Parts: sequence; structure tokens; C-alpha cells
Amino acid sequence: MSTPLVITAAICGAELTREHTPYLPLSPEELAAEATACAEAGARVVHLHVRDEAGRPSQDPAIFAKTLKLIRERCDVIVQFSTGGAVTATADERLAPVRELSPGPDFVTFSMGTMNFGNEVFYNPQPMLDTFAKAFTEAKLKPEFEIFDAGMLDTLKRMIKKGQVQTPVHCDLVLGVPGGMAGNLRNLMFLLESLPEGATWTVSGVGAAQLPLTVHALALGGHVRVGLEDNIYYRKGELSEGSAPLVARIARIAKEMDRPLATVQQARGILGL
Ligand code: KMH
Ligand code: ZN
Repeated sequence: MSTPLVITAAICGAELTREHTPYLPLSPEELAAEATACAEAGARVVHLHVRDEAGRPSQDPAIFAKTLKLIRERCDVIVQFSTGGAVTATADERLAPVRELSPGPDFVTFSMGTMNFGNEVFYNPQPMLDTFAKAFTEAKLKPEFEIFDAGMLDTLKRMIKKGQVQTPVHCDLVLGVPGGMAGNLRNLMFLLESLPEGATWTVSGVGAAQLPLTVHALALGGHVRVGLEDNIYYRKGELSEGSAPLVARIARIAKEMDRPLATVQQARGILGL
């Protein structure tokens, strides 16, 4: 039987506003409703960013805690906190929800290097990566490594060699961020050839790259991330009415391709949580 599929729903992100799309969930209640709709459509992981009352990106542990509680009350899904946050957040702010919350998330992200991020700089120098690795080990959390460019896999391999991160790792190959690797199949294949031994992987394609890259990931036995954070369109010129339609579409395609959806328990096993 082919590997059960783990779909991650990236429902909000840090960069989008309601001006980009009116379907963006912002408040804890809206985020929990969207997480539930995505879980019902087949998502097993919700990648979570939160916003303050003005809709600005936030790493406030209290907002994460409130949103987490609402999601837990409504559905069974693996909750992954973003520790990437917004480009404006400091390392301490990004780590605050991990350090301060108990119970905390099931899963966290760990971005593997500094890069241009559109017109901004997403700042992740090596000493910051060392601090993050230590914080995740102390919190007994297994991170998902966010790989935006090929050199980030080399950084990850160095950190594995130094014993800073637990193996096998799970990588999210995020292709198509302006400043990172472009969202095409050649880049995906190169990253797959370069993964650390035994790694499992998810693909996130930004914008128009989301559908073709995630469909290829289905065929290649990988896992997928979809949602408004990466792509606000259902098809060219047509906004997706939230992340759930994007989850439902890839779940339908997976069914046609004989990739059964993982249960939440299977997803935990696949991700090593
Ligand atoms: N918002 C980006 C700067 C993550 O969630 O860990 C970083 C990001 C990665 O979204
Ligand atoms: Zn994110």
C-alpha cells in the first residue's frame, strides 16, 4: 500500500492581510473554525500563525494558547506553531510560545537560514539556529525543518552531525518564495536528492506553484502543505474561500492517485511525534 498522506493546512501566515483576501482567518475563533474545516477536509496538521486584535502578526503566547484551546475543543488535528513568525519578530518573541506554554503545541517549525523574503530579510543566522535547536530539545519538541533553499539542507546536515537535532528529520520543502528557490520540479527533485538520510518530507509551493508541486509530491510519495499562507487562489483569478477548499482538492486528487489519507495517529507516526 502507498504511504498514507499527511496534509498540512497553512491557514493564515504572517504576511497576508484582508486586503489580499477577505477569506483570511485572523482572530482565535476564526482560526479555530478554519482549522476545523481543514481537518474535516482531510488536513492532519495545522500550521499556525496568530494575529493580535488589530490583525497584525503576533507571537504572543496568550493568543497562541487561546487559539490552541479552541482548536483542541473542536477537532483532532496536529497543531504546529510557527516559530518563523513575521520577519519583524525577534528570536525571543518567536520562541516565547514554545518556552512559555504548557501544554504547548504538538509540533513547531524551524527555518534553516537567513534569506531575502520578498522585499524583507528573514533573519536566521547560525547562532540563532543553535538557540532554537536548544529550545526545542529542552521543550521536547520535534521540529519540522523549513527548507527555502538548497544550502539550508547543508546547514541541517551540519547540525545533525553536531548532534544538535534529533534524527530522522522531517523537512518542509518550501519552493517559490521570492528570495528562495523557485517553485519548479527540477528544484524539488534536487532537494529530494539532497535530503538527510532517512528524512521524511512535505512540499509547500507558493502561489501558482502550489498545485503542480503538491500533485508531484503525491506521485513521489511525499506529503503536502496547502493553504492561504502559501497561495490565496483556487485557480487563476479566483480566490479560494479559505484554506479548506485547497485541502479538499488535494485530498480528492490523492484519492484518485491511491494515496490514502493518514489518520491523525498515523500522521504522528510518520512525522515522528
Ligand atoms: N513568515 C515567514 C517569514 C514559519 O512559519 O516557520 C516565515 C514563516 C516560516 O512563515
Ligand atoms: Zn508559516
